[in-house]
Amino acid sequence: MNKRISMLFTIAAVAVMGATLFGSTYTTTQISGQSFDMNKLDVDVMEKIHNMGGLELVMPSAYAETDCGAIPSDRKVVEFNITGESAELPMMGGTFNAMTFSGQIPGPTLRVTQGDVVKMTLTIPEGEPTPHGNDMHASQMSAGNFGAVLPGTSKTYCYIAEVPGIFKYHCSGVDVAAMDQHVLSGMYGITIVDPIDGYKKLMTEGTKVMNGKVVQDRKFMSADALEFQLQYNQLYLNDDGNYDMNKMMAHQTTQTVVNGKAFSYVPNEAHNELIMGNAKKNIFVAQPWNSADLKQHQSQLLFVEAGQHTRWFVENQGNEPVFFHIVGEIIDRVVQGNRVQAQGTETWLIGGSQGAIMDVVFDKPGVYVAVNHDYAAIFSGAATVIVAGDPFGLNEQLGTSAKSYAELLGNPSSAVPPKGKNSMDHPKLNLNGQYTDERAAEIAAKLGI
Ligand SMILES: [Cu+2]
Repeated sequence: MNKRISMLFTIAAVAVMGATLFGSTYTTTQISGQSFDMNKLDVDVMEKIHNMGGLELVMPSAYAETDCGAIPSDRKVVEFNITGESAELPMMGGTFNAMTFSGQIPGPTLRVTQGDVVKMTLTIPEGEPTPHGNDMHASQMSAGNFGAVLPGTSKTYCYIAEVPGIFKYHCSGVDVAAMDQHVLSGMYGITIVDPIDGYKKLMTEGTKVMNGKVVQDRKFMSADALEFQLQYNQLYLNDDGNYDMNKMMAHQTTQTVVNGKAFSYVPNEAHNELIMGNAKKNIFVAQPWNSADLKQHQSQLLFVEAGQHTRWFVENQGNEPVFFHIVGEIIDRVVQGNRVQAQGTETWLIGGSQGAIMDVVFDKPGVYVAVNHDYAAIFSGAATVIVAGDPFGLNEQLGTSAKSYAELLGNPSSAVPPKGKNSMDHPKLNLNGQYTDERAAEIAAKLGI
């Protein structure tokens, strides 16, 4: 694998900026897209944009930006410190040249309550081969804040989290140039802003028989839920494991990733052993991460109790739509911006850079698969296996009365967000995720696992 980190600028981003500011200077041919070497870039365009004040010219200031030197004393301040670092990470079938926030893909999840002040510092370590930037969708501040942060420097941003929901954050590239490369190579994460009054109770629909008659059966469940996060994205790579802009422009996905990896949450050898009595006998059609030698990268399953209120923070970080569907279940509620958008829906469309909060009750013990119901996405990695209760009747065999295998095997740390206002405790967590080894050690220490 080629370990060289390519310093690629994307001509399309530069051309689009140029076209915005200078009218028809750029032609369609120039916008059609090529990756090319930074050293050959005509920096004149970048300089002109910079001298004109960059994107501040076209973006208005928004009300939620707050001065880091004068944070209102009656608000809670949440500090969020992250780094921008390139790293080589595993992918299905090899490794690739990734870009990360704090050595992990997705970046750390920031969770706050509506009304909190976020004080975020982005640090680019000395020696990092490219600048990086921050674009925090949960903030409302002038886009001029999101300019490049140079290696060996830091930048601090402050904003008030005014609107509840799930929001993307991502690298803004080098003053927008190469933003596609940085985000599609791994520089993205989410902010969860919990509503100031907490989440709403969940109503589920069903039927029951009363006095010999079939009638509606509506149940109300507490707002407290077992929570998961799923972030969808694509990899567009050449054979050397480097980002390939031409493939991105043509929407030729190399792999579809969920929380940074294709098929992140499918069975592994331990699950094979438990259920099939044979570590080598695969349960699922695709199990690319089923060896304990893969350490934090080994796949894990997601475990819930049957009949439990579960809440899913789902973000589409990528370049393709996500048709979010759970094979075997109906999504009980879809919430965006603390407003209910749907109840009892089979599939919910999440566009690029859009998120949704899904409430789901897995009514019966069983095996369920959350997918992007685009067949190209399913077969290239967007299949996440969820096991509810004890569908295999293993409790008797194991001599336990666990309500779900979460009590026995734990849930993967990468799929579990930090705790918020209405979070239920997971019985157990295991170390899992698209983390560098250094980052994995930090997370293990933090979680005590
Ligand atoms: Cu970056």
